[in-house]
Amino acid sequence: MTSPDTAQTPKQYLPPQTLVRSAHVAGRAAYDALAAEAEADYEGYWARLAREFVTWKTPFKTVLDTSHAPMFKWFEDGTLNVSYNCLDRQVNAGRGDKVAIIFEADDGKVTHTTYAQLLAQTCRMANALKQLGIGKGDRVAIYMSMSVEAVVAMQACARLGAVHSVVFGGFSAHSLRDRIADTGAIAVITADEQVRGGKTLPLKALVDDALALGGCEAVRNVVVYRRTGGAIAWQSHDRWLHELTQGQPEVCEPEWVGAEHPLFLLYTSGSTGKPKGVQHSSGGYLVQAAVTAKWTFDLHDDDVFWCTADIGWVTGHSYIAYGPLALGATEVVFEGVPTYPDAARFWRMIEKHKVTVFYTAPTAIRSLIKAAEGHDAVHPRNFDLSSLRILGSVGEPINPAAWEWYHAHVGGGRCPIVDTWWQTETGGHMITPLPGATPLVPGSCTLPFPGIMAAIVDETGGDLPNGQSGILVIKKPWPGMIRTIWGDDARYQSSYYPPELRGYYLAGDGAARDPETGYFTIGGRIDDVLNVSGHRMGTMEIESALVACTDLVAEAAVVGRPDETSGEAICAFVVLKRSRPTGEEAGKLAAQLRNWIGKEIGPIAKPKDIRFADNLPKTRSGKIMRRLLRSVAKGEAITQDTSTLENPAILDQLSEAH
Ligand code: 6R9
Repeated sequence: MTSPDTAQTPKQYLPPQTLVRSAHVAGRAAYDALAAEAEADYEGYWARLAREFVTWKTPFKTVLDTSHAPMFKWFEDGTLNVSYNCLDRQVNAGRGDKVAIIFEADDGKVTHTTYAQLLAQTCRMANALKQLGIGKGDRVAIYMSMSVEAVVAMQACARLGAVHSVVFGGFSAHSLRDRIADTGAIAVITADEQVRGGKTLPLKALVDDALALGGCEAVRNVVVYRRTGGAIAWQSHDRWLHELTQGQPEVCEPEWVGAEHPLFLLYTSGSTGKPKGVQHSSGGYLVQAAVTAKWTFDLHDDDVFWCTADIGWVTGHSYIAYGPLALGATEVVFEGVPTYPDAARFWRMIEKHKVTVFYTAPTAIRSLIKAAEGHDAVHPRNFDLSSLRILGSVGEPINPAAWEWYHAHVGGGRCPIVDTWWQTETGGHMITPLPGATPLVPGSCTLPFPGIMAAIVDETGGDLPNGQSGILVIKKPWPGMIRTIWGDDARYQSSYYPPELRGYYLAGDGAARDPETGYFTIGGRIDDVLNVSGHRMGTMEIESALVACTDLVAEAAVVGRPDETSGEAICAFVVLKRSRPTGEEAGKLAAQLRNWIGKEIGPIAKPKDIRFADNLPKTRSGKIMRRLLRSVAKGEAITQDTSTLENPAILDQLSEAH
C-alpha cells in the first residue's frame, strides 16, 4: 500500500466520446466482454475471429493442436492464400478502385495504387517469378527499400506459396549473405539503388558482394527493380524486373496452402551471436495481423493509415504488407526519412495525405521533439494535423515526457495513443490499449489484446502479484505466434519455452502490472539484447563482429547504456592485440572499428562508444562481468560487490578511458 500523501495517481486519459460510440471495440465493457469470451472458450473465440477475418478456400475444422507443444498448430486443416485475402477479396467486394497505397518517394513525388492495380501488379510479378521456377515452399530473399514494388514482391511470394525473407536495406552484404545462406533462398529480389534523405545508396552492389562471399549457391536469379537507373554491375543471373513482368498476364491463380504453411521468415537478434530466422505461418499470422490492425487502430473504410516502419522489420510486415491490406484499408508508404528535407516531413505528409491513424516509434518522436525545440518552423503546431484521430507507438518503451508531447502537439490533445507492445515472434500486437475502450496512462501499454494471456511470473513460472516486477510471459499459444526458428526447432524450444517456465512463452522482457489498474509497464529486455532506436541488436552479435577483426581485436564486450534519443546506446569495451591506444590514435582506431561493424552487420550496429582497455573485468573463472561494464558505461560509481573480480584495477582504467 502506498501512503495517500505520496501516492501519485498518474493522470488517465479517457477515450474520446466519438470513439466510444463508433469504435469497433467501443467502451471498456466491450473490451471486457471480448476478454471474457476468450477466457470462457479460448479456441472458440479465435475460431470465430479466424472465420470473420479470413476467407478460407477449405474451412478449418481443428482450431488449436497442442499435441506436440510447443510446436503449436492453428487452423491446420484449413487452406487459404494470403495474397488472395489481401487483394482479390477487396476487388471482389467492390473495392477495386479504392486506393490501397499512397506512395510518397524521398523527393516528394506521390503515386496512388488502387486495389485493382495492386492485384494486377502482384499477379504479373508472381507470373514472372513462376517463370523463373519459383514455387511453393521456395525461399526468396527481398532486399529492397520502401516501395510499392517491395510490397508487391511480398504479396507475389505469398501468392505462389513461396516463403519470403525480407532483409532490411540497412544491413551489410555480410548480414545479407548470412540470411540468404541460412534460408537457402533460390532468388533475391532487390533494386539497383535506394534513395533516402536525398542520397542514393547501393542495394544491388551489396547483393553482388553478398553472393561473392559464398554460401549462397542456391541462388539462381537476382531480380532487380530499377529505382534510380544508376550504374550497376550485371551478372549472368541478373534479371530486370520490368523486363520479366512485361507482357505477363494480370491474373495468376493463387496457390492454396495449408494454414501452417510458412508465409515468411524474418531474422531477429537473440542473446547469442547468430540471428534467429523467425518462421511465421499463413493462416494464424494473417488472422492476428488483420484483427489487431482493425481493433488497435480502429480502422474504418475511410481511414488513411500510415505506419512509418520499414518492411525490413516485423512492423512493416504486419502493419504495411499484410494487416491493413487484409482489411481493405488505404495506407501511406514512405520511401524516405523523417528528417529530410527537414524535420517537419512527417507533419507535412500527415497534412497532405490527410492521415487519420499514424503509427511510429518513440525514437522518431524523441528526435523530432529535439528538432522542433531547436527550430520552431518544424514544430508540428505549424501544420494542419486535424485529420488525425489515433496515434500509435511501437518498438520500445515510450517515456511519459515523449508521450505527453506526442499527445499534445501531434494529436492536438484529442487522439488516443496506442502504445503497442509486441515482438517479431508474436506476429501482431499483444499488449495494447484499444483506442475506444482503454483509458490511457502515459508510459504504459495497458492491457492484453483480447485473447492474449499475458502475465508476470518469477523464474520458476509462479504468478507474481500486481506491483511486483518480473518476467513477462504469455500463458497460452496465440494464432500469430512464431512457429519455429528456421531449421532449428531445438533453439526455438530453448529460447521461448524453457522448461522452468511451465510451458509459458518467454518474451524476454521484464514488466510489472499496476496494483490498481492491472496495467502493464514494460521494463526492457532481460537478456543480452539491446534496443537501439527500436532496433533489436544482440550484444553477442556485435562482440562476434568485433573479434572477427582478427588483425586488431583480442577481446570485446558490448553493453547498452540509456540514451536520451535512441533509448539505448551501444557501448563496446575492446582489448586490442597491440598496446592500449590513447588520444588521437584511440579516436582513429575507434572510427576504424565502427566502419568494420558497419560492414559486418550494418550501420545500425555501430557502437556509440568504443573504449579501449588492457583487459576486461573478469571473475576468477574468466567470465566477463557485464553488470560492472554496464555501470561503467553509464558513468555510475561502482557499488556492486567486486570481490570476485580477478583484476580490480581495470575498473579505474575503464572509467577513465572515456
Ligand atoms: C514490434 C517490435 C521487440 C522488443 C520487445 C521489447 C521492445 C516493442 C514495445 C517494446 C516497450 C513497447 N518493444 N514494443 N517495449 N513498449 N510498446 O518492435 O518487434 O523488433 O522484435 O522488438 O522491442 O523489448 O521485446 P521487435
